[in-house]
Amino acid sequence: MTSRRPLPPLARGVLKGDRRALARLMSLVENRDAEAGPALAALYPHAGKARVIGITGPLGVGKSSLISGLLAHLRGQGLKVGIVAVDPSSPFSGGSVLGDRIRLDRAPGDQGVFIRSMASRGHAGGIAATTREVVRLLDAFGMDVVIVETVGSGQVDVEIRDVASTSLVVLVPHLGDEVQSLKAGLFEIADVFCVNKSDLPGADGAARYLSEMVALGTDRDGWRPRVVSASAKLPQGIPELWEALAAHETFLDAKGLRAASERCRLGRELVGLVGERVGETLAERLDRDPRVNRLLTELQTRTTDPRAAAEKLYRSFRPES
Ligand SMILES: Nc1nc2c(ncn2[C@@H]2O[C@H](COP(=O)(O)OP(=O)(O)O)[C@@H](O)[C@H]2O)c(=O)[nH]1
Ligand SMILES: [Mg+2]
Repeated sequence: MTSRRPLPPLARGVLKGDRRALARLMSLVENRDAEAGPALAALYPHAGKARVIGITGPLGVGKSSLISGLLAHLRGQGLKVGIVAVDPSSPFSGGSVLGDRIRLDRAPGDQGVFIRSMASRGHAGGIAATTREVVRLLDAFGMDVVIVETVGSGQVDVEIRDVASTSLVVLVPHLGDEVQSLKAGLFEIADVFCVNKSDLPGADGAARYLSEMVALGTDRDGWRPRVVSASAKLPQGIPELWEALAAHETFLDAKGLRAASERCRLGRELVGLVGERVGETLAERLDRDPRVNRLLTELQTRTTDPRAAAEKLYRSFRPES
C-alpha cells in the first residue's frame, strides 16, 4: 500500500507548505525526472480539492493582466491561488515573458500565491502531462484555486479542458480574423467568455455579438457560456468575471457533474500516459527488434505500406487476452 510507505522528503515538504520543495518538485516534473514519481504518487491522495480554472485566448488579449486582477480579488477573499503560465516562448530564449508579467503584479512575500511559468516546448513527455502534474502539486500544496494560462491561437499546446474544470476564453474588441479562425473551437472550450480591454472602443459591440452567438448555440449539459466585459487595465469587471467563473463551478456541483467531468479528464490522462509509454517502447524497438526491422525493410522495398505495417505492429503490442 502506498500509504504505508514513508513519505518522500519532497512530498513531505509540499504538504508542510515548503515552497522550495514545491519548486524543486515542479522542476523534476518538468524534466520528466524519475525521482518525481514517488513524490507525485504520495501527493495524489492530497490533491483534488482545488478549483482549476483554465484561461486561454490569443496572445496579447490580456490574459496575464486579467489573472493579476483575479489574483488580487481572490487574495482579498482570503483564497490561496496557484498560477501556471504555459509560455509559448522558446525555452532557448530563456524568457518567460508572460509569466513575468503576472509575477510583477504580485504582492512580494505573499505566502498564499505561487506562480510557475513553463515553456511550452522542450518537454519530453508533452506539455499536457507536465501541466496536469504541476497543477496537481499546487492542489496538494493547499491552493484553493489554480489558474492555468495557455495561448490558444491555432496551435493549442494544452487542451485546457483536459486540465481545468472551468475554462475562460479571453477576447478583445475587433479581433476580426483571429476570432474567425478560433471560432469553431471557441464555443466548445468556453464556459465563460471575457471581452477584455473594455476601456477601448468597440467592446460593447463585441460583447453583444458574442452574447448573441452564445444565445444561438446549444447549451452543454444545461450550461450556457456567460459573457463578461472587463478591463484589466482600469481595472473594471474583475469581480464580475470571478463571479461568472465561480457560477460555473457551482453549477458543476449543483448538477452533480463534477465527478463525471473529472472522470473524463482522468480517462484522457490515462490514455495519454499509456500512449507515451507505448511510443517510447516503439521508438526503442525501431533499432533493436528484428520484427520491426523486417517491417522497415518491407516498407523500403514497397512490399507493404505504412498503414498495414502499423496495423501489424499495433497487434503485436496488444496484450494476449
Ligand atoms: N487598453 C488595455 N490594455 C490592456 C488591458 N489588459 C491588458 N492590456 C495590455 O495588453 C498587453 C498584453 O497583455 P497580457 O496580459 O500580457 O496579454 P496575454 O498575452 O493575453 O497574457 C499589455 O501591454 C497589457 O498592458 C486592458 O484592459 N486595456
Ligand atoms: Mg500572458
